[in-house]
Amino acid sequence: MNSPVRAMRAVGLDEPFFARRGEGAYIEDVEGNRYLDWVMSWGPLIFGHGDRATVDAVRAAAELGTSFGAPSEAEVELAAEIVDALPSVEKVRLVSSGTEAAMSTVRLARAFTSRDRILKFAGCYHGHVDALLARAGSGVATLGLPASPGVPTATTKDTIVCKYNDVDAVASTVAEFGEGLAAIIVEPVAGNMGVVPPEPGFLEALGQLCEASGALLVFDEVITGFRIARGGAQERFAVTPDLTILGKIAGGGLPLAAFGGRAEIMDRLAPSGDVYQAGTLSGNPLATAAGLAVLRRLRDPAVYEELERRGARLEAGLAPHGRVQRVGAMATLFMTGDPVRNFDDAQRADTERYAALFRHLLERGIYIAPSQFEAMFLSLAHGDEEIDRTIQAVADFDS
Ligand code: KE4
Repeated sequence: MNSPVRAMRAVGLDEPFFARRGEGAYIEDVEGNRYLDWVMSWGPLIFGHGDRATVDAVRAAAELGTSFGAPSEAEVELAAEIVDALPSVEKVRLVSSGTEAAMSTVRLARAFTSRDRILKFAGCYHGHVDALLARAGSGVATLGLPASPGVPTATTKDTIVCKYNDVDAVASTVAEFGEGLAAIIVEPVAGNMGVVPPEPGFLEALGQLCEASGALLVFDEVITGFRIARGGAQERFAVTPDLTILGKIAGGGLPLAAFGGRAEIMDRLAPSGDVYQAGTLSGNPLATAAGLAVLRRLRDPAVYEELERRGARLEAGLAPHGRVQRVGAMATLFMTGDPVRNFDDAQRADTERYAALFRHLLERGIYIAPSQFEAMFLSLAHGDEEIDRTIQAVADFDS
């Protein structure tokens, strides 16, 4: 079990299924059961499982070798695709996971600002980085406490945890800690407490507070990047961060993530600068081949028009059965009747009822996230038939 959420414990399964293959919108387990998949490896597979163009690109790359540990043209081409998609990103560093990208981004922001404090939001997840595995202390603006054993208090004492969508909390935090604040890091659309969109003005306010305090604004677009628009949340909401973290779709389902931003910041990274960051498999040729096979097709605006159409269909169909929150091709059906604006709201959802819905759907060959606090990841492999079948199965549960 190489990642906890896969154990499916949160939805009451004693044993998760073990995947054997994926095809389009479907995943098959080792016992031959076939499920309509709304998890899609947690977001990377915007063209579905076993996407032919991606598989062919990876196969061709593998024929030439699986790793070089030397610069390759594909890394430069993938960086160029990312720079073309996100104008705020002038330079890119490729790494192997979102966690590694977030960890490196925090180090870079601290070095660039010569400050140590980081502000994050409860319910936002940026990988299992020690400094970001912090939970809010008591009170509005308090220094973080370790959210996991093994995380020293020394590494979270400089992490402040605020409530998502709460501009006043952030403003008071910046007023108190602004001098020492290196960065505000945020999922511009939260996906790790279930889908929680930014309220109007929230992201803009974060930008203004960073501007005023000299902190850097970091958008963690590991989920939203290339999903809710080609240019992610920063395109969709027209708010420009100083640094961006990418992953999932950017690697086409292979182990690749990235971080990037203004050249004056990125130039601080070794070898051009003095901030150390490295990786044996960074820019791996198989992963860059997969990333390029996907990102080049995402230049077509029709892709996002179609994802929006299908997302709207799914949202409309699920709406009578709970609180649906969706941005583009990411959505969550919360078991509550109330709006979910932050992690406290999300935790008031009926997780037992969600677990019962999960099991009801799984028995009918439909696999949704094994946690209320995740998203449904719509892909171009999910057609109207898959959407309508899911809506009907949820309606049957709710009847
Ligand atoms: P990885 O280290 O798992 O590649 O990326 C960490 C990460 C960073 N930022 C955001 C916004 C993320 O959502 C993630 C990872 N997402 C989870 C699911 N929500 C991965 C699933 C898992 O942990 O198994």
